[in-house]
Amino acid sequence: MKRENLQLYFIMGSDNAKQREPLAILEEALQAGITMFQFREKGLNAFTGYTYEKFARDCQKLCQQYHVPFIINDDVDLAIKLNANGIHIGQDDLHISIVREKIGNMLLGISVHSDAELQVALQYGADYVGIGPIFATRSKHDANAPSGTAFLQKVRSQHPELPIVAIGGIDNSNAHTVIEAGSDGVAVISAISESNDIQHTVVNFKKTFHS
Ligand code: TZP
Ligand code: MG
Repeated sequence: MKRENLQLYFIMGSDNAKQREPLAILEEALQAGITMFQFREKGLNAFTGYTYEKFARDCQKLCQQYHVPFIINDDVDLAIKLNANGIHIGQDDLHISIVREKIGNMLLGISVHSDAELQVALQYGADYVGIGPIFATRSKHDANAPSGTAFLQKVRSQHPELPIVAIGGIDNSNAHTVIEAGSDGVAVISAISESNDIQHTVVNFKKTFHS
């Protein structure tokens, strides 16, 4: 994969949209210039069944219009059914070896928090790794404690070419910290989904990569 695709990786499900229409948020984010999108439909009020799949397809259609990779969180079967560009898994999901076997060459991202998890990710050909939560987050109830940038820095120094994206509590004010620590980009939920001015937020993130 192109490491540039990880620069501004927006993640969203209907629960992250608060009072707004999620597809409207996604379209604004795409117009403004996000570089990758992850469909992450979770939480007590998450869509299920037909509505879930329809929502995923609508997000995918928008991403295709803007030529932005469409990644599905957790749900390998849906990723295959929709022929998504990729799948993102965590450590509590199906084992990476099984996922890789099921998806073939589709992009595979995995969250890693330790050297041991990183080695397994590399062994099974993860295309990129997510590292975090770097800062405190309100968007994942079962998140680990904030890790800061130490592990990120270490992984970058050991793997200069590995596509890495940092996640967790990242906003316009602290994005530069993770880029300086070696991340290829930032993965964000609330900074965009709860922004009152998505265009402005996205432009500010992008400045981080060009300064
Ligand atoms: N994984 C680690 S932190 C996190 C996920 C999915 C949530 C990130 O959301 P936010 O709002 O950008 O902190
Ligand atoms: Mg997961």
